[in-house]
Amino acid sequence: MPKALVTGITGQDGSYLADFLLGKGYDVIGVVRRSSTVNFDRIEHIQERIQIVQGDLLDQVSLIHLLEEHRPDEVYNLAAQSFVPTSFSQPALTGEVTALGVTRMLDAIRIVDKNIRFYQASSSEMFGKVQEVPQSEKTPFWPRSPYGVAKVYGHWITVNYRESYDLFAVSGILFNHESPRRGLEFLPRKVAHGVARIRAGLSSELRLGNLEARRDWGYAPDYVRGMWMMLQQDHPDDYLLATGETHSVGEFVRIAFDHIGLDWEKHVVIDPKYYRPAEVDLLVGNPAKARKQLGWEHSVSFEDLVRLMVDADLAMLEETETKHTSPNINW
Ligand code: NAP
Ligand code: F7E
Repeated sequence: MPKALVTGITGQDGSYLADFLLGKGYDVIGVVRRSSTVNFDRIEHIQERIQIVQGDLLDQVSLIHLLEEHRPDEVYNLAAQSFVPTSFSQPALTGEVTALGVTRMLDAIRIVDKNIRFYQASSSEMFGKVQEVPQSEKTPFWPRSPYGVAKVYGHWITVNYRESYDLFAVSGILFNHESPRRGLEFLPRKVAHGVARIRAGLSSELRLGNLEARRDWGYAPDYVRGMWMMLQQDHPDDYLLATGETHSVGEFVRIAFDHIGLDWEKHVVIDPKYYRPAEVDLLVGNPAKARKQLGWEHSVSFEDLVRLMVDADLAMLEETETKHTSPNINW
């Protein structure tokens, strides 16, 4: 049975990757950081089938010990401070976790077992102020947030350890991918959840920032499949995963409100609080290399993604217990 160690298992991608790897017959070790309350909501359904272990990307020794004890064949480094606005308010922490955390894990692999295959969760945020349209693996980076800068570091340190120590280290440059398991602070889930709250009569407005920004949005389960595919190749390389389509925040909002038969203009309030110090205006990826070399394809269209997310939040709010505790996030 192959063994995979996944950091960030409590996050959106970690939970879907764990589902996927269990389906492939893997022994899954999920790394969680210590917290005063457990946050296993996304992995509750598989808790009995995976091993949950404590570790933190801020703590080098914890990573070395985990690798020594569990001896994984593959490490998926999905842990990060991943919310762009928080990276502006906590830039040093973001650098420690999202950038230096990658070095800590790579160095742990170099010390414990150089045969471990390594996946780094890189991001389209590295393209920032885009230097070409669409973006490919060859497009130069111009990050626009401390998060984007940290991810550029994570990408290059992965390439550097591959070249310096001959590690099977891969950087997957993934464009925005969403699902009903997405954190409530990210735009697509904030909209899906906000629309469902309005439908349920729990609120009447949805406060948002820049509606003009454009993103290449896909469905998260498709993207975790691509991560695994990258580690099954004969040689380590970097790949970009995207749908190849771009849509504005405004389009996302309109389709979500249309889906429940409401006029978005009567409910959306523009709040400058949600503007960012520097914005990424336009992202659209060219996934040709992943299609050709990995055989990867996305399976869910933009419109279907919006609708499935709204439907999931509507269903969630229909459960009465949840209805009263449903959080109204203001980040
Ligand atoms: P997410 O939901 O925010 O999950 C982040 C995970 O990292 C959580 O499990 C979190 O644990 C963990 N974490 C944070 N700090 C940590 C630390 N110091 N030590 C150990 N674990 C820590 O993110 P996601 O959407 O699943 O994304 C997964 C990865 O892909 C991230 O690296 C993200 O930057 C990258 N990425 C995401 C996208 C996307 O569209 N989703 C696109 C490109 C790249 P807690 O639960 O304890 O907070
Ligand atoms: O914002 C605009 C906002 O927070 C998308 C992370 O997973 O994907 C994600 O980063 C757009 C931005 O994601 C609100 O200004 C308008 O232009 O959903 P988001 P992101 O910043 O693109 C990349 C690939 C990652 O790697 C990251 O980890 O939506 N926007 N109004 C808003 N965004 C938020 N969050 N909230 C608003 O009210």
